[in-house]
Amino acid sequence: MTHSFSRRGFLAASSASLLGATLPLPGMAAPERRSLFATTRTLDIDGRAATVMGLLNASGQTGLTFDEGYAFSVRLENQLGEPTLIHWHGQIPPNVQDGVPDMPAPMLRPGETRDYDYATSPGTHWMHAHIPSHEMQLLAAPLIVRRAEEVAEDRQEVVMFLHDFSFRSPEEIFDELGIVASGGHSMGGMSGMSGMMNHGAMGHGEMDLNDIDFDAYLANDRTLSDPDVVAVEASGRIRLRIVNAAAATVFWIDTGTLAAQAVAVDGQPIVPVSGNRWGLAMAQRIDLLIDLPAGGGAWPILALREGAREQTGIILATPGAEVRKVAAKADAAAPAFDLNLAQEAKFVARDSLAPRLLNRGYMMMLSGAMTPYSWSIDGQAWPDYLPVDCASGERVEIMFHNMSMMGHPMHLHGHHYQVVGLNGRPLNGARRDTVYVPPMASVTIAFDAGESADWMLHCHHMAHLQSGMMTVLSVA
Ligand SMILES: [Cu+2]
Repeated sequence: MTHSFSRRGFLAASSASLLGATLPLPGMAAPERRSLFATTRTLDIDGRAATVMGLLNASGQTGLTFDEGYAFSVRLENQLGEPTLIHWHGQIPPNVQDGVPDMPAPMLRPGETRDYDYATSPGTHWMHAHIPSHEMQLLAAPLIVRRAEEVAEDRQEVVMFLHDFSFRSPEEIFDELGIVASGGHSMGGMSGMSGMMNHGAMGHGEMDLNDIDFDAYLANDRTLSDPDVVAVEASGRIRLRIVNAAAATVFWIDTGTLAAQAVAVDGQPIVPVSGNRWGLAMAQRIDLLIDLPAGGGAWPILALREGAREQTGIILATPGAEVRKVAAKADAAAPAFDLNLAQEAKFVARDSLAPRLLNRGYMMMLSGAMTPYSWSIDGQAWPDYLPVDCASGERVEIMFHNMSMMGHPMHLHGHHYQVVGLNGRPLNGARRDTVYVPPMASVTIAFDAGESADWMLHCHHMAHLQSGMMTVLSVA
C-alpha cells in the first residue's frame, strides 16, 4: 500500500486554525512571548560576503534559550521574500505546531506571523526550516532549554553551532547531484519526483562519505580564518553545547589537549563518558563538560569533516592569551564516523525507557546510491511512502537496516526514542531523536508512541531528504 501525501496534507491544513489559540500550559511558567524572525543576514566567508537566511531573536542574536519550566511561547515572523516554516528539532510540541510544511500547518507567507505555545523539552536542541533548500541556506539556529540542574551548576555555557556552506544555490547543488527539480519549496511541492526514482536501488562498491563539496565549514557562522574566540577564565568550568546543523557533513569534534566528558546526546542525559574526540552526524547534538587548566591559554575546539581535511572550530581563550591561527585544512583526512558503531555503543541513557512488552516491531530498509542519485525508505521515495502504523501509547521498535554504502542520520519527530540495538545486539543505549546508521549496519530504536498524528521519520542529510528519503510514523 503506497500513500501519496499531497492531497491529504492540503486537507489537513485546515486544522492550522488551532495555531492562533494561546492556551495556558499546565505546570509551565507563563513567560512573555518571545519574537523570532526568519530573515536574511550577511556573513563574511573568508573575506567574501554571503547573504544567507537566519533565525534571529528580538535582540538580533541567533537562536533562543529557555530555562526548564518555561513554556515555548514564541511569535514567529517570516521576513523572507518566500514562504517558509520552522521545525523545533528535539521538542515535542502538539503535532499541529511541529513545523513540517502542510503536515498539517501550512507555510508562513512573507510577512505572516504565527504564535507557538507548548511545554518545552529540556536539552540542547535547535530549530530549522523543514525545507531542504532553506536549511542549506542556514535557516537554522540553537534552541537551548537549560535543565534546572544546569542553571544551578557553576558552569559557563558555550554553544558551538556547525554548518556547511556553499556559494552555489541549493538548486545548483541538487542539479549537480542529479536530483530532479522539485518545483516548489514545501515537501508537498516535491510531488512529481517519485515516478522517476529508482526504487530500492542497492548500494554496492566503495563506501561514500561526502557527496557534496562545500565552500566553507562554519562554527558559530565563522571559518577558522576569523574564528569565534570565546572568553573563558583559567580553571573555568565549561558546558559546551554542540549542534551539527550541517546539511550533509558529519564532523568529528576534537577538544585537543582538553579532556571532556560527554554528558548528553541530542539533549538527553547519558552516563558520562570521557574522551577528546566525538563524532556528530547531521542534526545530532552533544554536551561536553570541560574543566580548563589553572594557567591561562587558548584552546581550539575543532570540528573535522569526516573523510576529508577541512576543519572549522571555535577558540576558548583566557584574557590576554595568544590565539594562534588554526589552518582550515588538517594535515591528514579525518576518518569515517562510527562504521562499527563503537561510539554509539558507549552511550547509556541516564533515563531509560521503562521495560515493557513490545506492541509493534518494524524493520525499515534504507537504500539508495549515488548514481543515479536516489535514496529511499522501504523502496519508496517521498511523496510515496509506506507508513509505520501504531497506536498512541504502544511500545514500538524500529530496526533501521541500512543496505546502502552511505550512512544516514535518522530523525523521528515528536519522540525521544532510545537506542536499544546495534547490529542486532541489544543495549541500553542513549535517548535520542537522531541516530546515525552507518553503511551496511542496523540500529534499533524503541519508544512509546505519542500524540495520535502523522510524525515525520526521515534522513537528515538534506540532499537525501530532497530526493525523498522520508516516511511517516502514523500514530492512530
Ligand atoms: Cu541519508
